[in-house]
Amino acid sequence: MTIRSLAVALLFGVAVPVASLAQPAPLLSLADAEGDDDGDGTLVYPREPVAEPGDLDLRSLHVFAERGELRFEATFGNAVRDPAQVKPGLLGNEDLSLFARRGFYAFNLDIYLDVDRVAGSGHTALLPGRRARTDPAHAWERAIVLTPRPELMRRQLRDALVEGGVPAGTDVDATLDAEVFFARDVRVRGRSVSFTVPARFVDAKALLGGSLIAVVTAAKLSIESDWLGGLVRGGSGAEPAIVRLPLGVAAPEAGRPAIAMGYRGTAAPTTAVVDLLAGNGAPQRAQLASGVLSGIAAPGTSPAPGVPAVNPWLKAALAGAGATASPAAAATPALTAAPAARAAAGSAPADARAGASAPAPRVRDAAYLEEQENRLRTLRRLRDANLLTEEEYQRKRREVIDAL
Ligand SMILES: [Ca+2]
Ligand SMILES: [Ca+2]
Repeated sequence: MTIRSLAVALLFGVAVPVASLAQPAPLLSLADAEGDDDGDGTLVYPREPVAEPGDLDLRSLHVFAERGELRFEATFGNAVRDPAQVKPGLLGNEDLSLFARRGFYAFNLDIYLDVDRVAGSGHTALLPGRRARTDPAHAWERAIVLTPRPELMRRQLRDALVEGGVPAGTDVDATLDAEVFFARDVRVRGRSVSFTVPARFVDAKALLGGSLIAVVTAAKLSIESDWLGGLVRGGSGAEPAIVRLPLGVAAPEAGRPAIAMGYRGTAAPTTAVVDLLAGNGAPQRAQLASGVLSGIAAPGTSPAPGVPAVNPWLKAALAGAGATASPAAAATPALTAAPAARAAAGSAPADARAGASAPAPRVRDAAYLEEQENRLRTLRRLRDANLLTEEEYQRKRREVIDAL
């Protein structure tokens, strides 16, 4: 470990794990508590052994500079579960090894970087499905997502953004790829997962001068069906796609479900976060109870110069995703998107979303019809990409048309 990395670790105010002798010295070493993979304190692991306590317990995050890239290494409480080892039939017809080709399936790890360190500048909504926001002092410019099916998740995010409308002249792919990176170069070894991030997305200077939020969520184990279900349910006039999109996250369910994370008590947890990388003085449970997360920053370091502001369209679109549909969260004013952001994202008012009763039927106006048209287009795209069979496509298409 170099003096510099030690200094950075000490500045960050967290414990420094002993570096493995085989590893080069990390640029950044952050440790997280053991046994806190219960979110706000209420989460319980599923009944079936698809995931067990410790599996989603983030213990450390190291970042190494390698060949002009950054390599992130996350270490968990237990050995990372191999999709090939899951008992056949436990998860229905899904072939886990097919979708989790990168050697893990049970979790997502997101890293949000506030690079410019300017309060209020950047995204405050975390990505869809996480149900959390950042403190405005840690609004992010770059998000790195480690997820078992990165290609599909990127496509889902892109589709949901497009469905919400794109301003003329906006290059959706370039805008998305400048601010959100889905890791594809992934390696699993023992308790650790490592992945590389190109310097053009974020470099060492930006990382060390910024503030960082890392969250672990449970991964959805059957993805297409959930998303398509939401797609079709949306036809009765619910929230925009970006708000409904789980983006690979399985939100905790009441009680102790067979293969999903559950929760104790009657109130649903505010966020879907299972473990938060929390520095000293910023306890995980309090942050997750409020749904407003703070980053870890090294005091005294300078933010990287010349960080461009985030794309305003993407910011408005994602703002809808940071508000949650759960009653517990909707009761917290801080979690509700500002009216302007809601209008920009085209979502329903928070109180309508949060109600226990079914949402009021939508007026069949021009906007509604356009939304259905977009939905049909999305279905066709999924079929063309072989994510839907012809039979599934025809059935879903008929459902949308029948609801008109
Ligand atoms: Ca932990
Ligand atoms: Ca933690």
